[in-house]
Amino acid sequence: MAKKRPVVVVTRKLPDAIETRMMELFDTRLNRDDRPLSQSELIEAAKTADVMVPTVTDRIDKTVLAQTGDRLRLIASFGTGVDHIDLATARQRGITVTNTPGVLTEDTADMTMALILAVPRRLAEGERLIRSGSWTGWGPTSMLGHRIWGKRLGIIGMGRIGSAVAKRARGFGLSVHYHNRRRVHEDLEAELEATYWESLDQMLAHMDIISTNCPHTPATYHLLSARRLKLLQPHCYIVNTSRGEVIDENALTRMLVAGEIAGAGLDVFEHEPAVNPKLIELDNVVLLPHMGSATIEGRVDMGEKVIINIKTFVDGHTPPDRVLETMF
Ligand code: 8YV
Repeated sequence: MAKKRPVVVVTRKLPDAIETRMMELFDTRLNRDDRPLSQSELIEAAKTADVMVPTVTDRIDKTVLAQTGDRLRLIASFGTGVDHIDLATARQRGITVTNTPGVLTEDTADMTMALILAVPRRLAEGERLIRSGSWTGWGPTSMLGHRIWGKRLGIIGMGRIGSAVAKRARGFGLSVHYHNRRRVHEDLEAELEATYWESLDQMLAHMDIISTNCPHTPATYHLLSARRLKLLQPHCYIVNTSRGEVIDENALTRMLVAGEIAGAGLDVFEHEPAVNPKLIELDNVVLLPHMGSATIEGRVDMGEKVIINIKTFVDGHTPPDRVLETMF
């Protein structure tokens, strides 16, 4: 007798090739119009599923998990960050959680580098000038930004993405500094020519550009707090492609408005999709709609990982990208 196929609920529209393969392998319920599910719709979906495939836009919190019943066994998240899932409650309820690490590293590092270049060199401002029709031509002192080459970049979080940013940064003549929970292996440190700062506070006070590349966890919530942001030098730029919650967005906005730091490149926000309206008014800020890993290739690779995680799990094995609370 053929084995019953697991019910897999996918909360958002995924690339066609991934959805087709999922339909072939599992009893898959798709979200064709891609409208984010409300909390009650999420609960309803979770009650009927053996496997859920959520994304960063779904809050799989205690309330949702408390009402899932006994059916849900796997949350195969489409993405690397798992801060939208209550891992402790999932564990207590015997639900396995997986993510998609590795396949979005290079794309996210590219976007980080793009912001590191865009803000000091006033890329978005220049583009806006042309589109507004008010460009009157080249001038020796017009649109002057700041040089990247020779500056100090402080990376917060030297994991996969942080290291990929460091490699790119070396090519642009930046000297690489980093703060991490643990010092990385000396071989990697040597390869990246990176300087380790055990004290985040001290590193912040000495950098020209800061890039946040750590996950959002209880320990990194507002890691860049109002107090720490004040340690930055006024010519410093901040780039964030990790999670909005890592920076106190209100404090950052206040400092940008007051000219206490030079500028910011933000791909993520504390209350997405809401963006502090004061940020939108500023010229020295480049704002992107959480698109760090948004490449077609990356999304397909993420989908492949989701499929492999589900398939391995339903075949009775430990999925390759199982997430444990102890990892964070
Ligand atoms: C993803 C991300 O696009 O994977 C992550 O952690 O932040 C994004 O790049 C998103 O999470 C998909 O759910």
